[in-house]
Amino acid sequence: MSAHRFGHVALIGPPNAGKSTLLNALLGQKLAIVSPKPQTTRNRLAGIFTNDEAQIVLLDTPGVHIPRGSRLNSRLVEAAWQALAEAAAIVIVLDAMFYSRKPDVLEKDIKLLSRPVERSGLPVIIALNKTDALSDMKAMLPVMARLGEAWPGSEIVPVSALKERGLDQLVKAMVGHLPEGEALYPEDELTTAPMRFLAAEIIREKLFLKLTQELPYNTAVAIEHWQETPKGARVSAVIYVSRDRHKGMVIGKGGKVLKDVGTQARQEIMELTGAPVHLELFVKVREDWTEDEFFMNELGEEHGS
Ligand SMILES: Nc1nc2c(ncn2[C@@H]2O[C@H](COP(=O)(O)OP(=O)(O)OP(=O)(O)O)[C@@H](O)[C@H]2O)c(=O)[nH]1
Ligand SMILES: [Mg+2]
Repeated sequence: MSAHRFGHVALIGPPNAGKSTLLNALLGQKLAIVSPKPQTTRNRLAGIFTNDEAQIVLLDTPGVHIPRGSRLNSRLVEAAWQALAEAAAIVIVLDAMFYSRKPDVLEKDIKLLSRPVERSGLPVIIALNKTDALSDMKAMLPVMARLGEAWPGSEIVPVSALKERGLDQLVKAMVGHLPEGEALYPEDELTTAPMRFLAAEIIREKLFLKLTQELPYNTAVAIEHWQETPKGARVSAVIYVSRDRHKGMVIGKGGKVLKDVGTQARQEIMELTGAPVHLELFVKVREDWTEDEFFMNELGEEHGS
C-alpha cells in the first residue's frame, strides 16, 4: 500500500459552476449553501474528506468573475484567489451545460482563470460539471480539447455533482497530487467551520432562494446570540439589508417571507446540530453595507473565517 496523503485542494471556478454542490457531494453531507443564483458563496469554507488513502481539505470558494460594482464583489474574488495560497492542487470547476449553449463563454472563463492559476504553480484538475444535463457528451469534445490546450498536463474529469457521477475519479486525481502526510483531523470531522457560521449560511441560503433581483446580493446574516439550553439551542440572527426599502421586502406581506425563511432555516439547522433549535430573526438596515469594509470584516470575524 502507498503512503497516506494529506493536503488542501481549492475548488475554483466561475459563479454558479457547482463548486459548492461538488463539495457537498464529495463529503456526502450538505455543508455549503447552494442556489441557482450566481455568487451565492461569499466565504471560503473548508470541508474535510477522508478515506483510507488520504485526507483532503477541500476549499469551497466564491465564484471568480470580473468584479464590477461593489466592494463586496471584489472581496469575493480576492477570497477565491487567497485559497490558492494554502492549496496543494486546484480543481477548476466548470459548467459543461453552459458551454454547450454558449461556447464563447469558455474563452472568457479560460482568460479569467489562467493567469492566477498559472502564477500559483499548482497542479490543475478540471472538473467538467453538470454533464447530467448534456444530451450528448460528444458536444464536449471540442471543449475538452480547448481545456487541454489551456492547461497542458491537467486531468479533465467529467462529473455531475448533482447526480454524484465521476466523483471517484475526481478523488483519485486529487489524491495523486497530494504530498505524503498523516490526517490532521479525526475521520468523522467534516469541517473546520463553526456551527454559528454554518447556521448563518443556512439562513442566507433560504434568503437567496426566496428573494429576487438584487435583494439577495444586498443581504447579510449575523448570528447575534447562540445559547445552549437543556431544551436545545436558542439562536437569534440579524438579517442586514443595505436599503431601508429592502426591509419590507425581506419581511414580506404580513411577515410571510421572514416566517418562511425562519421555518426552513430552523429545520435545516436542527438537522445539522441534531438537537432542537429555537430561531429568532431580526431585520436591520445597514446602509450600503456592501461598500463598508469595516462591516464586512466584522461579519467575516463573526463567521470565524
Ligand atoms: N444539472 C446540474 N446542476 C448542477 C450540478 N451541480 C450544481 N448544479 C446546480 O447549479 C446551481 C449552482 O450550484 P452551486 O453549487 O451553488 O454553484 P457554485 O459554483 O457554488 O456557485 P457560487 O457559489 O455562486 O459561485 C445550483 O442550482 C445547482 O443545483 C450538476 O452536476 N448538474
Ligand atoms: Mg458556491
